Amino acid sequence: MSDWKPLEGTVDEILAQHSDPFTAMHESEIPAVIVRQAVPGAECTALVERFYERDLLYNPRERGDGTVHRVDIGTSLGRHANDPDQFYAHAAQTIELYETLFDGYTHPVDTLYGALARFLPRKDVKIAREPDGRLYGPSIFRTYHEGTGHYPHYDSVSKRSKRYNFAVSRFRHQYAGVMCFQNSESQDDTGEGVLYRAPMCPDFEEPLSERRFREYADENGLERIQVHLEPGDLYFFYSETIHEVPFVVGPKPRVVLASFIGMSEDDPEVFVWS
Ligand SMILES: O=C(O)CCC(=O)C(=O)O
Ligand SMILES: [Fe+2]
Repeated sequence: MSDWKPLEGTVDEILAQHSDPFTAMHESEIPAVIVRQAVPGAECTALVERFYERDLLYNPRERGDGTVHRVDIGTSLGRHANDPDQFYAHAAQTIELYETLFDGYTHPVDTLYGALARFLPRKDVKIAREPDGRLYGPSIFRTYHEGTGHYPHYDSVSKRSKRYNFAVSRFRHQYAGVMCFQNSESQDDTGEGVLYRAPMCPDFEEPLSERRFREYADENGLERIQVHLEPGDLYFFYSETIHEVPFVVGPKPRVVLASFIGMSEDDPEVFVWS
């Protein structure tokens, strides 16, 4: 049995087990931290219903040409990176939407930022911004319908995407925070995050691009864990290690709230965006 296991519980319970879990994640000492019931699970379920009522979520099979794709609520840097002006305008709309979208419930985005701030007590955690003050999208809801997910990959604005024209490229380390809102029907090796004990290195480029990283990991004895979440659970991981969301199976989509997090040891600011 591997002892490479997430730390989990409340933020206090996690901090009692490790005083600096974010450093432990980037050093691959632990795969993740899981804040159980960061918001009440029933509130997540109620919010998903609200998203459908407001037509922010829908079944892509019943729209347009009926092709399956991920449905997002929020602003994705990856999608808009080629048109920065449109990106910041879209982000401003998302910020406005999030001012009232969660009325009556625990604010999930504030909860994500609040948990992060507790883990990083010496840092100033804030929405990512350009030097002129233009803000990024603070976080994004992603709905994964059957047949969607992420092949093994790593995320780094500077090292992988090389988007040096964005302020977030200044950070040395990138993490992700993901809160479960709804699980797909089956989570048996599908539809939930898998983390490999594999900080990105040049040897991985080929198996990643050939989409055979899982086999490569088995051949090379790389450890992996699957992160099982209930609605309301929030996990953080170092996104520059290889991770995957095995494709969703079944008619019920997986819904999560996700943010990226940039930080450097010697930088007092931590930027959060999507
Ligand atoms: O949804 C997840 O659990 C992880 C998603 C992911 O790979 C990412 O945010 O880059
Ligand atoms: Fe990722």
